[in-house]
Amino acid sequence: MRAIVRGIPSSYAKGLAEYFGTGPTDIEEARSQHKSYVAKLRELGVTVKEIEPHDSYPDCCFVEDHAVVAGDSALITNAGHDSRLGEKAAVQGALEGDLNLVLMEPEARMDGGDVLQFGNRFLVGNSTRTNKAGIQCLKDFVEARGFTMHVIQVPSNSLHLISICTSPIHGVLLAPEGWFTQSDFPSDTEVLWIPGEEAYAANVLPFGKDVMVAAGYPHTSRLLEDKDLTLHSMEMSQFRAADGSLTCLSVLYQ
Ligand code: CIR
Repeated sequence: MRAIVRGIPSSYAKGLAEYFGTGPTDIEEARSQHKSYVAKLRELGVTVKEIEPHDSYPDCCFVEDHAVVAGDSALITNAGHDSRLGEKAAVQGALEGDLNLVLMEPEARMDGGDVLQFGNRFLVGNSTRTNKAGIQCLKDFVEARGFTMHVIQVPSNSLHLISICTSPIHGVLLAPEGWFTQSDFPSDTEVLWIPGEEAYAANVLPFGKDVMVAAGYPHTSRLLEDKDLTLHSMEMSQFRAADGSLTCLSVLYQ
């Protein structure tokens, strides 16, 4: 497994925050949490490529939003918020040569945080950051590579689909009660439901049986431990403060 990550710019305090967070408060703590995140990826066997942060882009550490990987290709997105459009050049540059890159049409907008590969399906969130043209672009991209797509309405109190729904185990989703219902997901899907107040903990980053989880969500941790997973608990407070989660901090590919 390989990953692209990007460090924390000096402007990070200006990061967008409207959902889980009210804005980052401690940049040194954010840098320390990011360092632990990168170290954990390496400990779990991931080869990490680090991009320098850029102060013009307060949210640039959230690289996930700029690329959706399917096999040996990546769809380079047009981020849903104008302030973040300029972040993609560096992510695109870092992936060039590693994956076949496909660019979105200018009118298409999408944050990678709205996309979850789930077996041979891609789940995509219809959110304030991802528009119809973006969803169509993703559909063309994944169907050309033998995958299917399933659209899910993102609740208005969540930034992205995968802010509150990921897959800790092959074929199984993790999602908060009260934010989704079973009928939001493909009909054959097993869902592990967590309490609504732990919604932030639904964003986990699995590497086989090793799963990175946000620290401080005991119900979710217990549920996952009962599934025989080995949890790696990460302090995420300064990312949550900017509406970011574990998956947002990397673009992962083989
Ligand atoms: C934003 O609002 O765009 C950033 N503050 C957070 C982006 C988080 N990214 C993600 O969930 N994939």
